[in-house]
Amino acid sequence: MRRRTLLAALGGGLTGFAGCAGLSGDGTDRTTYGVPGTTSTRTRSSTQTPRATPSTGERISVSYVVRTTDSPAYRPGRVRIEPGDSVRWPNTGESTHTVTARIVPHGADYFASGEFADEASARDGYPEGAIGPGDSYSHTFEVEGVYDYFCIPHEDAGMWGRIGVGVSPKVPGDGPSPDVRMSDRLQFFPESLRVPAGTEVVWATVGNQPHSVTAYGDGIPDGADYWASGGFGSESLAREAWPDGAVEPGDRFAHAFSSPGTHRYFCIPHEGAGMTGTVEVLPADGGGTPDPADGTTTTAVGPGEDQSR
Ligand SMILES: [Cu+2]
Repeated sequence: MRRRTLLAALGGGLTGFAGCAGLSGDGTDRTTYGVPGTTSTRTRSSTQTPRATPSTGERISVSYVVRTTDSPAYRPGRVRIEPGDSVRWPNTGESTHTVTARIVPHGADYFASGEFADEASARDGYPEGAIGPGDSYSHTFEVEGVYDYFCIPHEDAGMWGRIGVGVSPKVPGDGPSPDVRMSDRLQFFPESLRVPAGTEVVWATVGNQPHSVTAYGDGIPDGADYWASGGFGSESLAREAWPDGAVEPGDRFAHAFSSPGTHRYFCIPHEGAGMTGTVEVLPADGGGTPDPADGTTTTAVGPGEDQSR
């Protein structure tokens, strides 16, 4: 098994692998190699992004492994890859999971186990698309950007993951964040969120139109700092400045909420279409329900890296 030899070599050092990959005529599959996501890769080298560049200078696509486990979790929860690389999600547990994209960059293909066209179809179709024990799902990522995905049956348990293609999967913010999607349906989804104080919420434009995330000046708790995409100091300033402050397709806006209470906000160009939302911020001192996303441990970044808690 020549391929396994190469895989093993990857765990210990990438230079030899790159050299091998550049050879031709030996009959091996040299377009895609795996980085095992199992115990053997818990080495220093596994924290580095493979530089699978053969001597010709042409980059070889790399296949990464993210295990779906019964924790429930994706391990690793965040992976950085390069355009053209693929990710394989083997189910190493005993329950079924899905890999269902939630946010993909502008211009990128939607992806989901079961090959659904969008998230709604994937949800409706479940349990079609489930990855059973021993099965796996793979996807090749061509478009640069940040991809968020989750497991349909374990969404409430905080099972989600993030792939950074050509960019860090740690942006924005440095922890798991509830996300609000802004699509061409001219809605914030979800329209309302409840989060404990201190939570950073991330809005992402997933359609073709820019939006704004703009707090109503009289819609935030007394004493709370005004907030809006673009960083404006007041609602009127944000309105006047538009399209400054737009969250363009593929971009994100993040705001960390510290003041408990209800924050009401809207999208400047689509307010008339009813594009409004609320974030209810609960006291941090155990007064609220923690967001399920806080239960995940997804800190380190690296292909095949084991992220046992
Ligand atoms: Cu909008």
